[in-house]
Amino acid sequence: MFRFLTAGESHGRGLVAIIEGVPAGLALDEEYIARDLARRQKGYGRGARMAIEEDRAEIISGVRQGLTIGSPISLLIWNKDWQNWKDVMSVFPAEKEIEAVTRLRPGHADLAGAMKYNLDDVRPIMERASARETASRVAVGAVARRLLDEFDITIHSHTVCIGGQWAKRAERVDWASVEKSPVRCADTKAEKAMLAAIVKAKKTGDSLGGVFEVVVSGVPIGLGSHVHWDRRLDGKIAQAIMSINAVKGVEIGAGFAVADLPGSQVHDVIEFNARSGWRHATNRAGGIEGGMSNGEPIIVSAAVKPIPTMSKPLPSVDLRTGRKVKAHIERSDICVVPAAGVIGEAMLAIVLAEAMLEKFGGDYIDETLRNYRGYLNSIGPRKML
Ligand code: EPS
Repeated sequence: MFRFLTAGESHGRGLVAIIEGVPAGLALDEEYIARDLARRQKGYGRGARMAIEEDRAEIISGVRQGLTIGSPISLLIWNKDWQNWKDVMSVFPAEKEIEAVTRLRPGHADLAGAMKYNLDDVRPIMERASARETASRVAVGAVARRLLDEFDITIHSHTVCIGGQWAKRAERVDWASVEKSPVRCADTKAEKAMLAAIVKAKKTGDSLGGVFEVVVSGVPIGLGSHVHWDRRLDGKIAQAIMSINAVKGVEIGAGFAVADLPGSQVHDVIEFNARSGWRHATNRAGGIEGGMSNGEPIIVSAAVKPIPTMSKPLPSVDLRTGRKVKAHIERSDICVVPAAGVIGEAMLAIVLAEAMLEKFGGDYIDETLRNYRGYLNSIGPRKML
């Protein structure tokens, strides 16, 4: 079973993650994790904070001589910006007065968090609600990805829309071009329009959302289960993706579009041939039928709302006085959709690593691989086995 916890505030000393359940004998190093952390930090539209941080996860436990040993893996990412927040974020009571944040930001966790935790300062809420936490999730996701590598499962993501500027749907996405694009979009015309939209939002003190898509290839048939609601793979994926800060909608495969079409235009025709095994003629199901993977690529897209912190703030209310004010302004990003795609990859890697270990078990990686290969040998048409 693959499970994890994260801890850390945006401007605290650092971020911590503990992962349990990774089989022993898996090669893992800090460089591998650093690659995904760097990808998350890129993307046009990020604020000044990303120029301060240089995220790097130190492996504190669970790995010896380059191999996992089956014990919990702990990861530590220091916040460089903490140097500038030592008083505000001090663990000890401060000697001087610390300015409170009381002008509630619409769209943020400020109001609900302050009521729920009985606060007259929003700072404790905004520190943990911040998407800074996703750096730890991306580090955990990289460990999950390392496990999935062993089964030739690959995960990519790209931006399909920013601020209403949509990319053209391509039959095959050129992932190398995605990685080079400042908005993580391989359609150069759409990329230009997205960049222009971000520049305009910056000028007008606004922020922008969009849509990212994650594609997972190489997933075997039969992960998840139809037998109970909380074992359905699509349900787990939706929860994992929806848990990413600012995500307001999740689609699997054709998603909401299936509501408009008759069944004959939605369902994917099943095929079999001895060389490539079970296949579907199309993949509108996005790789999942009946709560289980069906062997096709898993395709998930998510709608990301615009960042709620804006340099031209919306009207709001002061938490302490109840008087009308302008919302709090704090250094922030303008658009995080490119980074959100990388976080989406991490969350899918985590869900799939968990599903693979649930199905194939194993205390050491060769045992997991043996179980996996045995299963692959058992999934032809029944009479051919
Ligand atoms: C965030 C606000 C900004 C972002 C931050 C998320 O941080 P700051 O308040 O320090 O300028 O940069 O994202 C990250 C730090 C990160 O690593 O992604 C927010 O309020 O959610």
